[in-house]
Amino acid sequence: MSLTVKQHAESMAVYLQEGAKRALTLANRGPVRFGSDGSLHPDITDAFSRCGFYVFTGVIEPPELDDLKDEVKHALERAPVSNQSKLDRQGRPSLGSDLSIPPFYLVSPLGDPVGGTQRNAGRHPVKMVTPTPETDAPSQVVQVIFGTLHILDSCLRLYGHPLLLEVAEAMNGPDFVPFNEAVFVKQPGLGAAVAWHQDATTHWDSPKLDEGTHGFNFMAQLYSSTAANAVWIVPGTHKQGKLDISSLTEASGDKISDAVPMICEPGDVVMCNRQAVHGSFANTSDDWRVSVGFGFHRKESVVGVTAKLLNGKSVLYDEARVRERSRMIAIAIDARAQRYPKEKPYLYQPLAGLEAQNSFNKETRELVVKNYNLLDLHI
Ligand SMILES: O=C(O)CCC(=O)C(=O)O
Repeated sequence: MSLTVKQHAESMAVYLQEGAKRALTLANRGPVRFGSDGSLHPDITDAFSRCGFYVFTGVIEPPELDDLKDEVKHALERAPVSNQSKLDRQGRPSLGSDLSIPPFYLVSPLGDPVGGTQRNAGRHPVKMVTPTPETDAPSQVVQVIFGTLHILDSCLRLYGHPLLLEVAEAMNGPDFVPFNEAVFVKQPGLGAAVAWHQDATTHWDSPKLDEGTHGFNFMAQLYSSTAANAVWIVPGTHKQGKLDISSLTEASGDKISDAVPMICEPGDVVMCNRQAVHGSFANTSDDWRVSVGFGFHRKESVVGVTAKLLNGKSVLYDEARVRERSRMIAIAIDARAQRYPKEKPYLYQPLAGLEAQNSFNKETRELVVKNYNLLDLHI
């Protein structure tokens, strides 16, 4: 029989407490810091390599944080009523209903839409516990907003954040390239689970596989990320190749014993290795979590690669596609400079000298930004 919200919260309490304690002993959090030679501080790269994630504290300041929160809240009000609908709850066209890839992904509250199914290339083999929502819960809730850069200008500006782009350069080289962008929403008492998985798909069997092959995601936190609503990760699994998640959950079900939550304050940004085993539980707590996600790869992991997408389609990432998709980095830098003119912008070397054609304006919004995510680079 399915647990009630209260029973689920109670059944998780000890696990959450112990996981949070373990998380805070990992020594993998602090501000973005660089060494005397300008490279990312070795304390950070070492801890990231050891754990598979790092929590950059205090990256997003309050005015920017408020912009992001307001825009995401507005977007949720303008979400369609179901995955099949193009109308919001008030009967208006939903936000982004004209886009090629529907931005909103709705699921049953406290559900786990992919765990234990063959969906997403079968990469979520084990279903998480799915408590029964309260009787007044909506039948569907937004779990993910995709393609954030063409519907949420605040996310576009965050994408151009100089400190984060410097980190991306330090991790993946100056010619780093994009992956995709998505906002994950965990409403209190409603947020669905994301079953344990490894994001990576393409290079597991490559003789050149190393811990950085499939890149990383930034997860910028707009609210506190607590043990109850956070993404959880099994430290070190990013260096162990493709793992059998069913066997990891054999001993204690979805409560994997050495996993830890990504504990964050609002404004913190997690850097998470895409090869690590991670997932999140149904949110039976009273707290929101909203993670603004955007990832980056090494160029060499992407160019010339034929990827089988999660929907089963195969696609070749040639140089032209990668370059065109990378324009979003340059456009984001300009969008940010327009809002924060006193900040020193990041220089994205692959497109240096092409600032005029990659400025953020009416024309590029329509011709480059709109539907940019048709060129996402999943690996
Ligand atoms: O935010 C979450 O709950 C899950 C995020 C995740 O699994 C991912 O970004 O791959």
